[in-house]
Amino acid sequence: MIRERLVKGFKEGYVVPQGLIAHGRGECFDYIIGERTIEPALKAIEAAAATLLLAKHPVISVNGNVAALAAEEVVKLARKVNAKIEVNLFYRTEERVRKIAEVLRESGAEEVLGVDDAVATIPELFSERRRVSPRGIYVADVVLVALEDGDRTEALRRMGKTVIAIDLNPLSRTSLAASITIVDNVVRALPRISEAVDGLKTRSRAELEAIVRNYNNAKVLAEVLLHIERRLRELAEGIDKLVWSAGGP
Ligand code: PTJ
Repeated sequence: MIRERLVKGFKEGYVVPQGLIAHGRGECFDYIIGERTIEPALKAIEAAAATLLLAKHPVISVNGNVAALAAEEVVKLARKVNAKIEVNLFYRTEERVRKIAEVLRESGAEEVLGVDDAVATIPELFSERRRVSPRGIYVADVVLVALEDGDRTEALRRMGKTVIAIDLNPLSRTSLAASITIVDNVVRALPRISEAVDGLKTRSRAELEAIVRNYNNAKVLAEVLLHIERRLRELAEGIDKLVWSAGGP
């Protein structure tokens, strides 16, 4: 079903062919982690929720894949944390930007930035992703990105922003450069962040700040890699029960 949503987005012209390839890469990592939200991702989700609640100008950045997979969840989370929603594309065309904004509006978004107002530029970035809204990503203190490219994550960090990334590959440049990396499928991670926001919204600023202060992204990424190691070992040890056998040799 998830794959079909991307194919639909591709046929409608807002998911790029490269997005289908990126999704296949993601599926492979998802299979390896066990297609569920793992413990280290829950830690990152809690820190992400606290960070979003503390943010002054949070922005959720949306590309073709995110629009196809999770437009409604983006809108829901943006409402809960008072975040702006901005379309930001690696392979930017005005037609794609408009289509993605339309998908977001159909999912309930009242305002979508990055359409006619992508007039500011992120320094040192040369892809079309450098074009951002002066009311959105340009002035944001916290930016949530999913399926992001490494250059932009690094450039946003250099601008002093806190970057929350959702990426199934724990070793991608984005995962390594982000402030908080949620190694999970965007389809599972976004509703989980919303749930975590609900759970944390009555906490004091001091408590939220303590959650963020105690969070260590390198440690969480190491825990993801150790989870993968453990899971592969368990699969190897139980392989006899997994392989198909017709009873013969
Ligand atoms: O819509 P555009 O023009 O902005 O282009 C979007 C793509 C995805 C094509 C572009 O951002 C791109 O090429 O991304 P990358 O560099 O391929 O990075 C995508 C990362 O997201 C990879 O590390 C994948 O493993 C990961 N990924 C793929 N599917 C998912 C995912 N992470 C979370 N959830 C997924 N469903």
